[in-house]
Amino acid sequence: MKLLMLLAGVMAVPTFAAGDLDPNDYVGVSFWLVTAALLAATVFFFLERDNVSAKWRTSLTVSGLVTGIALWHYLYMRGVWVDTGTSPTVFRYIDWLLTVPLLIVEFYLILRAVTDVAASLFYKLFLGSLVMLVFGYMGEAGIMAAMPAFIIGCLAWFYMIHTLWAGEGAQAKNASGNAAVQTAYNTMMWIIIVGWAVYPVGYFMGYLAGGVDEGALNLIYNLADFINKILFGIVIWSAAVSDSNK
Ligand SMILES: *C/C=C(C)/C=C/C=C(C)/C=C/C1=C(C)CCCC1(C)C
Repeated sequence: MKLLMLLAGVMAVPTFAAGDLDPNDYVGVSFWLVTAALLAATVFFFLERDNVSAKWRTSLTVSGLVTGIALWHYLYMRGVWVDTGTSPTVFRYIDWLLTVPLLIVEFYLILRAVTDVAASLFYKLFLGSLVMLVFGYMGEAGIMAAMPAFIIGCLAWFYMIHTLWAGEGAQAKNASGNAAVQTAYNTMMWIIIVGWAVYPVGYFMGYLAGGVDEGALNLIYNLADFINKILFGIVIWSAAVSDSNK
């Protein structure tokens, strides 16, 4: 039933340019691949909720929301790319504005499933992600000069990393004594350091280092989204399954 509702929702979505995908347009192909992978991941995370203990279900729901929201935007983004060959920047930022806070809040949720954790961790991560994105957007949209917007965005990103690496997040993780959560937490932390670095590097090359090939940039962003949304969710799912089975 849940699955049917999901599929019905996806099928009601307008599709673009289905006949126009040029087989040599590898960027367009990457948009289609990630769109399909996001659909599969969304179905997977929602169905897998039934296979984990109750305290893990919210984490899997949030993983499914992230890939579901991204799926919705990819349906449009790939249309913009296939039809116009330009970067779907506005759709990317709308997607980030919803999915990035949900992703970063997963750290709080996986800790909360196994230990006591202060609500302030939630607010710090949530606000940090909003500051990062709002300034990034202002820089890209020309509302603010690109360099100071970039610096503020990076500081907010470093703040989140610091909170997770050495601050409240790290303390709660160490105190939890739960091996499955600690492994997942550490892998997720590497994803938000290495996997997330792709976006500020892309911004830097595009706006501060004299321009970048839009095709290459979108290809890299699409690959990064695959890691940062789908793989990130799988890491959480894996911790949830191993903790539920013990
Ligand atoms: C699924 C989408 C994800 C995980 C997007 C993440 C985006 C970022 C980590 C963006 C970071 C930026 C900065 C650190 C500096 C300012 C420019 C941004 C917004 C590109």
